[in-house]
Amino acid sequence: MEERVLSVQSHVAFGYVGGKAAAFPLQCLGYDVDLVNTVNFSNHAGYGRSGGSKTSAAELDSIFEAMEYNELLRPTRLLTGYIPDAEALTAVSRLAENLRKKKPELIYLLDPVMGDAGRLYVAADVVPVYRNLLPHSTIITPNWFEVEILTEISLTSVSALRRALIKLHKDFGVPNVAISSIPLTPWLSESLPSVIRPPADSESEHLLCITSSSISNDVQPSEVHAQCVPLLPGYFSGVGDLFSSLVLAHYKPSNASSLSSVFPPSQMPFSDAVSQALTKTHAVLSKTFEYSGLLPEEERSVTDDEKDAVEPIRKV
Ligand code: PXL
Repeated sequence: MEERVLSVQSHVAFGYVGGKAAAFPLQCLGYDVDLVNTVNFSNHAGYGRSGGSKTSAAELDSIFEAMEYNELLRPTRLLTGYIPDAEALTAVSRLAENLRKKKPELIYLLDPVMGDAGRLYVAADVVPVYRNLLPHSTIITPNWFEVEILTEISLTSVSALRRALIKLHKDFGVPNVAISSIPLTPWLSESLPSVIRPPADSESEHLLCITSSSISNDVQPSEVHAQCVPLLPGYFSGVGDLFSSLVLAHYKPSNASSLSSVFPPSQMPFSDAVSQALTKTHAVLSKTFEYSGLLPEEERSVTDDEKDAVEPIRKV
């Protein structure tokens, strides 16, 4: 079956964030990719100043309508990312609902890109629009801060994290949640089974990635997996965009491939997809980190070259 991704996120001239971080990996993994740009910027917002413009809701509607009219709107998967304006996000929500209605089996990965580390980098009025859009998703990939914003739960304990995940599954109807790049605070580290914790003698810091898939069982509302990844020092942009595209690419819910007799279907397709995406994201970052070592001293912001292997994802 032809697999076609409609990717709706940013375009930048310089660098690899948004669609430029997502399209190439998806194409390498065999997907046709249709790109709709939510902004046309010089560079990502982290530079403090960027030139260019945002795509208006009317322009997005016009692109989607013309694609539909010409019978070009036929994705098997939808990927949405950086959409900094509430009206534009409302236009994308209409598209997602429309596609879902026509094709209920559409796989929709919604990355609710809103901010990081306590700072919003989109208009605050996108938050309620995202909450309304969540029930149409198959997978969401928020960071820690975005989980707090969406659920209005402050993540300061394991029980708060559990409540937030249950709220995403039960109140917002999200089947699969992946939260990557979680700082490994002592309370979080202590709650992990020892097999998941980074080795006590490891010199590098680690980040935690958690997946949660809802299961129809009132005793245990979701199945949770966790995996630690060594933190590479330095500042990397577009990592979340790359990770989300890889999660979507590797997610094979039915494994209905002609090779299924050789490779039996996965019992945990979501955590497997996230595990593969994490390993590949880490490999790309390691290469980027290595390359940064070739740059002149003043352009480097990294301090050590420790690189550990990525441990596999485990059930917790
Ligand atoms: O990685 C998210 C992202 C994507 N695109 C643009 C951004 C950002 C985050 O700042 O500025 C243009």
